[in-house]
Amino acid sequence: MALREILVVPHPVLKQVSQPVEQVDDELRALMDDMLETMYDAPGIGLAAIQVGVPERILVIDLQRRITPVDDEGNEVEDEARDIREPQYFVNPEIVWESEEYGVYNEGCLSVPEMYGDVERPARVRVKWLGYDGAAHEEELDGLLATCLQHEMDHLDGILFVDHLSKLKRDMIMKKLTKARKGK
Ligand code: GNR
Ligand code: NI
Repeated sequence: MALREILVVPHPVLKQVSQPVEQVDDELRALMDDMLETMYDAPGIGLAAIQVGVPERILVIDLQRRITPVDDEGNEVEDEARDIREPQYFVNPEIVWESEEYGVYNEGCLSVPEMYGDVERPARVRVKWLGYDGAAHEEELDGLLATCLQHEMDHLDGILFVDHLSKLKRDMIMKKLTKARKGK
């Protein structure tokens, strides 16, 4: 496994539309392993292949619950806190249904470092995809998983969360990023 470089705006590759995967094989699994390692290292809760420069319809997600045990008195034992990893792999994901109800989440993106903005998306989506072993899945997702999946699927079509914001907010974020980069 290896860490890969995460592309950052305004890298033109981030605007590319990714192509469907033809076959889930060992080479693809090696890429998904690298993507997961890169995502954990960042750290982030999702990563699309295009963010590491590969224009294929692949994404990985791990919402990583943090478990903090409690002692006899019910106090949290922070020293023993552990992150439970639950990696999820989505190849060729397709949204087949979305709820009329929307939800708002203050999103961030590893390709738009340290910037955040409220994005409205359908609260629930029904999704079809192929898993790590190539098997077909279909499930209705909600909560942060639904938000994250839609954020990642946008990447596959060259769309970033800032594209959902007003032009004013988007321009402000891009200007801040340019400034931050010059300061380095
Ligand atoms: O780490 C990430 N957090 C996040 C928070 C809210 C909505 C979406 C995300 S995904 C992001 C990682 C990333 O940029 N994936 O493309
Ligand atoms: Ni992102």
